[in-house]
Amino acid sequence: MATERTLSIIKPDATRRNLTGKINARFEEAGLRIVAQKRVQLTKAQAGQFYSVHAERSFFGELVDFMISGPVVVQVLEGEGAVARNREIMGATNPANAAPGTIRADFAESVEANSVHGSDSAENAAIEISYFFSGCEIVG
Ligand code: RTP
Ligand code: MG
Repeated sequence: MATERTLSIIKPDATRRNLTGKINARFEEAGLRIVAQKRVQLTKAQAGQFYSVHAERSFFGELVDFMISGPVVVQVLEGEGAVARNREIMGATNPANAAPGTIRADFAESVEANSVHGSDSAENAAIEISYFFSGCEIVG
């Protein structure tokens, strides 16, 4: 499998509980390298654009409000099959369905406040990484 990059976001429920280091340890223990990282407070417009694929979903307004409820840590993870590997260690969207030992099983509060985001395809990863980072901010 090729070396890939994926976009990860540590969501406001996790930054509020000071879990950034514990979540980052999960990535590193799984062989993913954090090759870019910054802590930002998203605006409503930025969060809405990032999640625009969900604009028609019933939960869109609540999702945007949640994503701007506190700081997030946006990061680029690099490694073998990073997109799928990250989705594996994140666990299912709803923590009630997430496999034991996954980030969401261990840390998420609810289906919405589920601690992390991860790109769902290599194509979306490229789009999402370029949304937050310029080339010179990513150091592999
Ligand atoms: P993400 O995009 O954040 O990595 O999560 P995902 O792929 O596992 O889930 P997705 O279907 O893309 O949904 C995006 C985020 O919206 C919130 N959500 N709320 N209230 C609900 O039923 C509901 N469903 C989804 C979650 O924060 C989810 O991660
Ligand atoms: Mg998604």
